Amino acid sequence: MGDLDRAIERLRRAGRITILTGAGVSAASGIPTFRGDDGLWKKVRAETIATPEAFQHDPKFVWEWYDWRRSVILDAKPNAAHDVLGRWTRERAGVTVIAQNVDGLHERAGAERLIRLHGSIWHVRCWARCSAGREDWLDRTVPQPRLPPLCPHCGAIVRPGVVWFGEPLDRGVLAEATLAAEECDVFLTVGTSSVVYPAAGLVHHAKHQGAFTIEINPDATEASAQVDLAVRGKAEEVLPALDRGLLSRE
Ligand code: BV8
Ligand code: ZN
Repeated sequence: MGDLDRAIERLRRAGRITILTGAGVSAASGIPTFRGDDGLWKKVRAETIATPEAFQHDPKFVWEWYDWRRSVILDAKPNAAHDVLGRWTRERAGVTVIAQNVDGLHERAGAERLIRLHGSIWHVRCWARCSAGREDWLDRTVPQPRLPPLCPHCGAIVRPGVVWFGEPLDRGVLAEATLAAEECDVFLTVGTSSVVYPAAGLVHHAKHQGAFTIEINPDATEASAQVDLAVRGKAEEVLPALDRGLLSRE
């Protein structure tokens, strides 16, 4: 039985399915990945610019990166991978998507039961954490009229509502994601190089709890040796193929 058929069989029989997605799921929407050859922006790496220290040092430069990414994402549309996952969360009980990406494409594809691990590039909050601006709010202005944008409540600068390297994830969000990894029958990790923690640890939680683990990625990753089944392929092709296989077996 081929890899795809094995994956379909496991998914068909699964009660609960948890899917961790990374930048590879948005690649077909024209959004550069972080560590691919098209991922570099002005030759900077996410680990050096997506940090509170970089923002403290040069908020304008960091905002130039986010303003550029927001402009790329604004023109992007959800692709077949987002559409399949969105429909699975709507039409099938027990399906949870854990998103590492901050681009909001899962939401635009109608995903329900979605856990946003690293926040949202479409939200901002006050860098000075003033009482009125300490919680994230939606700001879809592209391009920003000035960089860095200013807090409307206190005049301090505003930061993107994402989790940077060196910043802890929201405890509640991480607990929810860990539970979804530990309580599922099948764990799918799609389009992620599995190098960023704690997200990359979720597949190990799932495996440790007895879930059948499947990776969908054109390349090998840090997780490939751990998973039960590594399906070599693109998310926007493999997920629709799995979906067709599930529909034909109903
Ligand atoms: C924390 C939001 C603790 C920002 C992001 C040393 C060792 C181990 C860990 C660490 C270490 N030093 C530091 C750490 C911790 C650090 C970390 O893991 N660093 C890594 C780099 C080693 N983690 C953290 O700092 C986290 N916080 O640990 O806090 C703490 C506790 C208490 C108090 C204080 C601190 C926070 C991590 C969150 C960082 N924020 N994003 C933003 O986006 O602007 S992470 C960023 O990377 C994105 O979210 C992205 O999603 C994520 C992971 O990248 P991928 O999604 O995997 O993307 P990548 O380009 O790497 O890979 C793409 C994949 O797609 C490839 O495999 C490719 O083959 C594949 N692909 C391509 N095309 C397709 C495809 N797949 C399918 N279909 C296709 N068509
Ligand atoms: Zn403020």
